[in-house]
Amino acid sequence: MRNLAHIAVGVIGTGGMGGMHAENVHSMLADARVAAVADPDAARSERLAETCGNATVYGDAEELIRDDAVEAVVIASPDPTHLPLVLECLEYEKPVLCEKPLAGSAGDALKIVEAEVELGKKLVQVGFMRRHDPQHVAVKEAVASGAVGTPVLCKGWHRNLDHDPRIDSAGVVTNSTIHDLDSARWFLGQEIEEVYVRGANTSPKLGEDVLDVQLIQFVTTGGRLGTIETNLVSGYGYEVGVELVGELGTVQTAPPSAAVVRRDGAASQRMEDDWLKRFHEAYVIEMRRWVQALGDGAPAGPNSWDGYASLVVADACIASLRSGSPQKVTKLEAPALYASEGSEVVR
Ligand code: ISE
Repeated sequence: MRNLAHIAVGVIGTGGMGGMHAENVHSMLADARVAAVADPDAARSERLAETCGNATVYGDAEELIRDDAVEAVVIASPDPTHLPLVLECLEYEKPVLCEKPLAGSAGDALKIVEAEVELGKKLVQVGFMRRHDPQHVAVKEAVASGAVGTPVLCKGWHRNLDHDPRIDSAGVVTNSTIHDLDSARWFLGQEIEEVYVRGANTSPKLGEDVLDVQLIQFVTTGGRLGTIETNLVSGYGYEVGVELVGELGTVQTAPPSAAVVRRDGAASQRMEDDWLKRFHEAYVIEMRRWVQALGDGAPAGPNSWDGYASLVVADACIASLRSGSPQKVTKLEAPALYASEGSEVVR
């Protein structure tokens, strides 16, 4: 890939995620600009294009990818569109930052891995933004420094205030828990090899059969243990955290920095209500680093192998939810292209 000095970015999907990425490129980065946006919703994309310096507007995402003026692509359209759009970017050898999940299943993600191996270079970064979140990075660094000794247990919690009702129990795993699966691999530096998942329906408005609270127990290849709680409708706010229990102590993500107000016999602290606010800083850092890495020649953050590896575990979680029994996770060996992938700290 040639070095890109001032990158012309095309953003596919102009909803909450795509809009936020476009605005970050436009207002926070000196070495990139929004060259084009694409979305079937013309009014929404025209509004965004105007905010971002009159970018070209496409109704069809593939036209944006084919546009010679677009040097790198951000995919923030609905989950089922990720696979064909990433493959199209690879066809045109354009670097791409794709929101999670990389595809709908591990089998589909493997098609992306194979296409990159065929090209002989990594062009894809996956939007696992927690790897750039200062609170998560601080935990990763504490573990790496030996502060709590060898980690033996990773406990994650992921609570949404509310969720788009167009979701089923499998979607809870691929759309929401997928972040926690990536985090667990990243924090422990090991692969998950067995999962056991149970769920409960607490919010009939999502559908009577949607298991909107799910609890995962897992074991890694090196015998480390973990739990992940995903809750789609917490009723109180958006909260994500992780605690690593080591042989010498524990390390946990710091609580939000909002002021504590004491009044009327109660102490309270405002919470964020969604991930765009909670992870605002992480998204800016993610975009800045992606653009910098492209300027240096190639993307450096979580790659398609990470996207594939998280989906292999997600598929096993879905199988466990359906069968009610533990499931082994079977993953291929990483091709040489991804040899150093997985556990590095990405700031
Ligand atoms: C959403 O798509 C995200 O990526 C958020 O980080 C996650 O917390 C939420 O559950 C997903 O729906």
